Amino acid sequence: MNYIDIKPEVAEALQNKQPVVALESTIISHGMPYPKNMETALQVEAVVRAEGAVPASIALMDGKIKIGLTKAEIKLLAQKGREVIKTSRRDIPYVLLHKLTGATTVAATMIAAEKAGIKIFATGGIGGVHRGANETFDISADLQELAKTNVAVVCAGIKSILDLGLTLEYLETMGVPVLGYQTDELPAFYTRKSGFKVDYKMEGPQEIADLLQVKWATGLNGGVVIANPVPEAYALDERVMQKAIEQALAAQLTAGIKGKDSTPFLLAKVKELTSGQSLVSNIELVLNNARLAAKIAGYCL
Ligand code: PSU
Ligand code: MN
Repeated sequence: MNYIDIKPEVAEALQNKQPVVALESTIISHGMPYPKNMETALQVEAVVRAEGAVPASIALMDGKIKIGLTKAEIKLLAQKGREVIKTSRRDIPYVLLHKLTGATTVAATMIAAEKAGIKIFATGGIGGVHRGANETFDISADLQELAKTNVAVVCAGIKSILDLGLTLEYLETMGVPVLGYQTDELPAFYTRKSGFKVDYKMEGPQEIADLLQVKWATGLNGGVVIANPVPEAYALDERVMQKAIEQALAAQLTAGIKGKDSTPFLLAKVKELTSGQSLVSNIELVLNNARLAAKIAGYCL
């Protein structure tokens, strides 16, 4: 029984050794409100195409892991929003068994991409070690996936709803390189600065593609984090963000939100607290990541 369903356009591109970029869907269902989520998902695909690569948005539907979605499928995820199951590694078998609709997290998207032979994946932000994880043990499955699955993830760094220092320590322990795209400093999603360093500053897409080639050719399994700072014009004020994040974390405590609901809750709260501002920044940084991912994919053939 084959659980993978690759869209013909994507299958053809892979066969012809054309660049392909994987895209996640939790960002559509749980990361942004409708209709901005749908518009953004389609725009991200367009940006990938404009750079000469083929987009492969990924989700679980009808008992299959779909690699490449139609416009109608993207619309369905966008409209259903949080009714869709946020699907990480542990959720995949249940969602497939019962033919439910699942939006893939970074971890699940990496699994699907690797199975399809896609090496580059673009998103907004990865999951990480949550603040207070010493008590809650809340550490995203994204980090374990990065430790073992051979897919590179282009993101805008790590959102400061998380503990950036602990996330970097975890990634180091797991042997995951954290690369900065034309920067020494780890970006923090909405802001270009975080006070933390990346492992290595990379000058361009080809250098990144070459590093991936070396890593995997030497049998060093696992992913790579490529941290691409939000474009200057769309970066948000650090103090405003800090305040919003602290308020969101306090609200989480009061509401007693735990487990897989934590990240979507915090994302929505931060959005609410910064009004529309953070959404604009979020959209622009995802587009920026898709652009870079497509360029890297072009050197990964
Ligand atoms: N961070 C963001 N936006 C997102 C996510 C994380 O800035 O949309 C989503 C991604 O799909 C990521 C998931 O894989 O949240 C992590 O969830 P958790 O912390 O429950 O593992
Ligand atoms: Mn978690």
